[in-house]
Amino acid sequence: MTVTPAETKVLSENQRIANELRNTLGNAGVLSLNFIGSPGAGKTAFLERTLALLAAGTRTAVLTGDIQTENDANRLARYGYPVRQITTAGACHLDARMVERHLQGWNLDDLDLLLIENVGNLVCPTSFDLGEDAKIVVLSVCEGEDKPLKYPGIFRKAELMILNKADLLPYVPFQPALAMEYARQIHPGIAILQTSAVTGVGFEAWLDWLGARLDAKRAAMNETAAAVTGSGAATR
Ligand SMILES: Nc1nc2c(ncn2[C@@H]2O[C@H](COP(=O)(O)OP(=O)(O)O)[C@@H](O)[C@H]2O)c(=O)[nH]1
Ligand SMILES: [Mg+2]
Repeated sequence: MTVTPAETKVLSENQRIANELRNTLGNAGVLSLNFIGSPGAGKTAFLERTLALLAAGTRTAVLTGDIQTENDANRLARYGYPVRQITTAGACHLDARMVERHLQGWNLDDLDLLLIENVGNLVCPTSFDLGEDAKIVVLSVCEGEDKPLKYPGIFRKAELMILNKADLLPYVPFQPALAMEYARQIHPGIAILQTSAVTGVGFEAWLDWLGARLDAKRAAMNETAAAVTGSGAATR
């Protein structure tokens, strides 16, 4: 794919804002996850079940992106966490500026976790860093095993692949082993979880993954605080 000079400028400006966002979120100890997948893969349903199951005391906020409508925000708001819809009015992806703007007014020090549902698309959102700690690709068993080969960019960048709608496996000819093999061809280290946002299958493993990431974020935050205190003491 060739990138025009105008696109390079847009991407480098996005990167600048994303780097600032990553710093700001990191300083506040917020784990930020960017969910990317086709329209209908089940991103919102996955996040809904996640919010329903989150450990008490996990201070969470959600941003959800779509070209039009507040539908997903309305679905996600039922779980009692702060939610904001980002409507992109035509753009096929979220960018770092949109995230920065929609975080305004939220005290990041009061948050542990920021869940970002990107606009449904396997291509465009891949190029736009949102300052997240990890990208998570959501693929459903209705979409074909070869998606990792056709859209390698997002599978290369994602730390975790959620293979959603596992409850439909008895009814579709989709071969999960093949989809996982293709994903690992593109990204050998990718973590993979099979889930169903309808039955809850796989959510225990997902919450373990999430819990480990939240613990790691907390530990990094404590280490930074200890280092700052330590260096302060050393200079006294
Ligand atoms: N059978 C089944 N349907 C699902 C699952 N997850 C989502 N869906 C359905 O798939 C459709 C699209 O889900 P949605 O969450 O809106 O997808 P999004 O566009 O990726 O946010 C809805 O009708 C959901 O009820 C799942 O795990 N199993
Ligand atoms: Mg959605």
